[in-house]
Amino acid sequence: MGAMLPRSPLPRRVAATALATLGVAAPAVAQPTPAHAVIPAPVSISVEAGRFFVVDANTHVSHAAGADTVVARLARTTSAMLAQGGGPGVRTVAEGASPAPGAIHLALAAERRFGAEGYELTVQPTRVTITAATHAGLFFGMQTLRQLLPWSVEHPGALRRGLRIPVATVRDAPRFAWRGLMLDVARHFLPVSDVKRFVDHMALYKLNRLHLHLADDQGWRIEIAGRPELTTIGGSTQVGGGPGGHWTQAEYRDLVAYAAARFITVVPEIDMPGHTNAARASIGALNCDGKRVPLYTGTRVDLGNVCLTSDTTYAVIGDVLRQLAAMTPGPWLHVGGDEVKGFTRAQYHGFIERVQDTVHAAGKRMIGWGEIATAKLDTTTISQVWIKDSSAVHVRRGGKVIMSFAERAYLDMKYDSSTVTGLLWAGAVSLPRSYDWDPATLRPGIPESAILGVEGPLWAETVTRAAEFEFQAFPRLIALAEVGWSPQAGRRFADFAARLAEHGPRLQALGVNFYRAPEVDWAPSSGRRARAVP
Ligand code: TNX
Repeated sequence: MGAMLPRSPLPRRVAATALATLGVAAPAVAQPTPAHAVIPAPVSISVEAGRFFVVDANTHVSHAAGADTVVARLARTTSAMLAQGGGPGVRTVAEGASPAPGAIHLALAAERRFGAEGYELTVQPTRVTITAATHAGLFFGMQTLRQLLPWSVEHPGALRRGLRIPVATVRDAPRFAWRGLMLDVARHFLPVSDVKRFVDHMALYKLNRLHLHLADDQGWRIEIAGRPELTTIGGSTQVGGGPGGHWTQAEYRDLVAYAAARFITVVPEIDMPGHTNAARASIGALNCDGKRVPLYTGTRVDLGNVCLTSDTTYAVIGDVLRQLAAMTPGPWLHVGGDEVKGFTRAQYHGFIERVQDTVHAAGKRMIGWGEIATAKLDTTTISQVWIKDSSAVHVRRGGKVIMSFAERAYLDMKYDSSTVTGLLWAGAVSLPRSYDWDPATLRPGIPESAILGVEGPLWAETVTRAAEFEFQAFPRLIALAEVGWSPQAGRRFADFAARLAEHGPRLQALGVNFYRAPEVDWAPSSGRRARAVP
């Protein structure tokens, strides 16, 4: 058996020397091999060296006999994780509270200490148990289990031989409820299949909000019944003049369900009153002169606003928000509100307040970028911090914020001046910059109690296809996942980097096009182990 198990790593220095002979620069300081490589770091984890639960012919995934259909589905997902790629199948069985030896047991327990997303995972040589109060908690526990397994579980072609899980005890729950990614499919369109891949990878890192920027100057990406021009015209192009595209409502619903199955809530955004050129190119009556504007495929942001005095403006907004609400089970609609020029403050505030009423009438809560905070907002409305904006005004009235401060959280910034895609207006955002900050002390007037969580926006002026989106997101999104989940007190970049290095081959097995950030000693793992599947 032993020969089939993962070999212990070569000393880092040996690997670094081998790389140097290949002309590859290796970091000067060797990283210690971490005790585990779980990201985001759990609240508490202890791993016993040298003792394992071994996945073999005895192994089965079990759940309580009376468990609901979601628990049963999660058990099947766990078994698929162990068996995919042609290894012997792993049985899924219902059994009592004391599962037989060899069980990976999923159990719901209505205990307050777990919270809405927490879990406990214990790995003993004879059984593994994941316990949580909610399905989401079980799912997050499964992701920790996944990361305790060798990366070959991610590899579609790998045989599941001698998989072993170190004996461990994990107690875990997130610091923040909101751990998000925003994809801008307006500037460059992505088909739903590409977005689903992002959903898959978000799940691995316990992210739970997918904000979709569905309309901007350069494109309108979601079918609206009764307003076909929005997509036939507004969806017909993108930055650079390519063909663009849009999602049908059926495709959107399918994506929402796919995300929900991974405990990720979709938050749709239609940006307004600015960033609306694609809509104004589609429907003339959104403009005060009644004429359609030309489509726009550049990257300026000052193209004007919808007409405040046109009834059509509010009729279209009503149709759009009602239809989005109907196909979005999550409680939020994002209405943008950023970078508006050409309105007085009173006009802007009046517009935002009217839109807020429309969102409420559609049964949802409103989210907008920080500029909205000076309008009269309901305390259920959420202000998303992106620059030194007015979000603190909303905090003073008792409102909550999402932290997406560009200098730390923007995934569309370049990593450094030499990376090709990305912008630089908020400065380069290196991996340490995206990791090494505390949401609770970043902005004056915004304490921890006002922060729902963190979200990384991936604007798409410069990224044209999924591989480029991925390059901007990974590994910074993984850093943000840890910022949003793990206790601040235990977070150190060096420790994160050592664990992240172990994710190189995992990301490679998943086919993720990630940036080999120079602050991480990727080489020992990804260079050596990628050649042979453990
Ligand atoms: C500012 S962030 C914008 C976006 C751009 C982004 C580029 C925000 C609310 N507005 O329209 O895509 O900068 O980084």
